[in-house]
Amino acid sequence: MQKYLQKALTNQFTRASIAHFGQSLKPPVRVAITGAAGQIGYSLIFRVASGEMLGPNQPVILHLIDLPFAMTALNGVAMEIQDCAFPLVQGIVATDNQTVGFKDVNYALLVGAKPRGPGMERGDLLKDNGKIFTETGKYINDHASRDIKVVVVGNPCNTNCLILANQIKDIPKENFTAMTRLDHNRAQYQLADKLGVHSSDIRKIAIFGNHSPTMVPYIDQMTAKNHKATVDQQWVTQTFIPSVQQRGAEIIKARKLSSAASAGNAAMNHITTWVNGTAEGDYTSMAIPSDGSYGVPKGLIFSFPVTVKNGKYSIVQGLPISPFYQGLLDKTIKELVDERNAVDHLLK
Ligand code: NAX
Repeated sequence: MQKYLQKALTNQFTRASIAHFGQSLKPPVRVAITGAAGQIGYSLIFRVASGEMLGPNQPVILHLIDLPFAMTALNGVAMEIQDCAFPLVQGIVATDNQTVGFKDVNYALLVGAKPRGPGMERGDLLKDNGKIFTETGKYINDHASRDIKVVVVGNPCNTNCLILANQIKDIPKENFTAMTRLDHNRAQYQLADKLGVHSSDIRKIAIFGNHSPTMVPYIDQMTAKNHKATVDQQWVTQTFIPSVQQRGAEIIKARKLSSAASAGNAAMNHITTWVNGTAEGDYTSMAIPSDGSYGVPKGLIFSFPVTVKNGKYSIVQGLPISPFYQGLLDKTIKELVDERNAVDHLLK
């Protein structure tokens, strides 16, 4: 069934895309999305399929991966992709088999993870997800394209990424990242709202640290409409930082479901920026392997301000860190060190 589905779609969409885009198409790339039957998956897949993530000249073969129990729902998603007749989709692999799922994949958005259940300790969550990401790391190492770019979305995403990258033998460690772009985008909106400008007018802000309530939204170099912009410190400490840190919980309270469309959007933004680069004079936030910058222990997957050029990111160096921010950084570093210690047995 899966083979048939892939073949039928390949024929259908190859013809459609050539007719639609003429000669300008690049060779197709393979994009894997895990947790593809889940709610973030449902908001993300169709936008990737439409070309929003990699551009209108980049055909994609979608590798949709989920657990065995979710295959019926996943086939429903695959049918909906067929029914969109997306010109850029040149194949769909819908599978619970990670060998097939990660075969020759160029981009992986790892959304699938075990959610925190009632009464579950953070340590248990780390342990359960540790198993998942150890296994996925092995499959990526053995089957994915050597140029794969990975973003881990499933929580706890920084430490899941650390565990995953530990399984990788001959793909550069820099290709394994985790997502703090949603936190970055949330901060951008809060600041724009406060300053009475559009989100896109806010530049030079970043998230440092863990994707958790200890994250550090850094705004000391912020510009609005290309001018240095400041907001009062009391608002920063009492309203801004808590509202960015707790935005996920606020959305759950309002929607009775966790953020999905904004999370899918941020995952796409993460990859698009990684491929196309940051705007001149601006930076973004990516959780990446620490090289020791800003006193962050080497190897931790830590969110930094980064610029991106030609598919490579670099940490923005030399940002002034006030005693206030240093205190916050110390807390998020400690949390990530504690998480690393809790999964130490998986990092041998
Ligand atoms: P859902 O429960 O709707 O979907 C998760 C899907 O993942 C399910 O279909 C499940 O079967 C699948 N899955 C679980 N283990 C898997 C595995 N080993 N391989 C393949 N698929 C697997 O959750 P959803 O709302 O989509 O959230 C997914 C993850 O994103 C959660 O871990 C969540 O905490 C995390 N988030 C991360 C964010 C970030 O900024 N980094 C923000 C949004 C979101 O909370």
